[in-house]
Amino acid sequence: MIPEYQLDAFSNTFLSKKKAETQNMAVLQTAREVIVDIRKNGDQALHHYIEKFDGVLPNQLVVSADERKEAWDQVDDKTIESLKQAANNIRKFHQKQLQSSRFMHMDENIVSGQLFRPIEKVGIYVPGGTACYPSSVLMNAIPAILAGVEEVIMVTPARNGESIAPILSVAADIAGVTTIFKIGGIQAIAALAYGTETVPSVDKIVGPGNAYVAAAKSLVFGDVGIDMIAGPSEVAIIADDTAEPSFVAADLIAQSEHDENARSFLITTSASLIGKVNAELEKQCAVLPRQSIAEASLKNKSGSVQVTTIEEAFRLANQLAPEHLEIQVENPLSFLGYIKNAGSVFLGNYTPEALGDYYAGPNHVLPTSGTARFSSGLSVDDFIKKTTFLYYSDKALQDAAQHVITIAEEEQLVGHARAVEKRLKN
Ligand code: HSO
Ligand code: ZN
Repeated sequence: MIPEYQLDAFSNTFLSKKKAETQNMAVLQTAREVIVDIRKNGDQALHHYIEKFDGVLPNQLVVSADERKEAWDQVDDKTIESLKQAANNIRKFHQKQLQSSRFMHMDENIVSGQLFRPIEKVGIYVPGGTACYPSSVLMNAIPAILAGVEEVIMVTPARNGESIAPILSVAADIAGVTTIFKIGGIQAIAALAYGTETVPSVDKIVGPGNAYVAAAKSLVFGDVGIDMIAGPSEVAIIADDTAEPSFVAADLIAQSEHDENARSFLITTSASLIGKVNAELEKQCAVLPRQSIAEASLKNKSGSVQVTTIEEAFRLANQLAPEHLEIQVENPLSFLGYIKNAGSVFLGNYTPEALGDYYAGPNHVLPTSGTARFSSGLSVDDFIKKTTFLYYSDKALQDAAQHVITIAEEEQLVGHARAVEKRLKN
């Protein structure tokens, strides 16, 4: 079920750098037209595109306080309890990421440091189709709110033209989202980026979406911040002979059921594991509601490879720089030092990725497609700006002046040199 590769073939197939296919020209062209129109014509254009792309324009775009209250009656108590527990864990984990402004150099003559300030307004995009995930509401909103963002504005398309999925509204309440609009697609990104009569403009937009949303985000980037352009989700599992084949298979499937383009990798030092995992994949896929999606991902986008040493396994995993890395080997914690590139790591046979996707605390918005080589998962930092500051006394400037003037003259920027010379005492 999961194709097995020799080491070289595995590397050749999965390690090539390829930009996620958000750069589809037709999609970009559509996104550009919609954005230009909404930017120019505000609500009137926004309404037009909601009707055009979604079929129906809701009577009211904002989710009212009453609607938010009613949503709670439409979600069962057990689900609410689980979401609250998850939110608590996510909050606790992200709380530790908060840092205070810092003085980095201080005496009576020179004071310098960094001010940490939250972004004021953030937009969160939440898909409304089959990938309608309350967990993503928590993962995106909680770090923003902890960072101190004043207004967290969520957008998600209405189903059947009027209401959003109640569970998304409940998750938004639990996380502390300020306002929800029933808008999806390119038009939601355009409205958040430039504002309309009804939708306030924000400073940064985060959250996953389809190819149109990704294209729209890439186009408004610069006028507003964005989190990342996510590619298909992926997992790499490093396993030895102590791994449990049925667990390994279950985790590969959990990844692959996301999307036909999702990628699942198994890297093992065991001579017998791949065969056993394949037998398990066969069994477990047969009774999976999303069987055809998972099987397509496993067969066409995924791969397994046997390596001779655990060091080799980690070298390969670091080259893949997977979004999720599972380590199902003996003494898993002892391998933390081997990890260079990975979005989030799950250690041991009893830490499936699903635990982190929903509940444990670490964020599930993570770098994909090898971008973990240079970037990190969503955190409180994504909602903080770090502003440096500097104070020099008269005396400190006199002491530094000559060096500044020398470099300014070298750059032939006489005005710079004079700004210092003006203040010289002798
Ligand atoms: N594995 C996804 C997150 C997710 N899983 C949401 C289930 N729901 C990307 O990390
Ligand atoms: Zn998942």
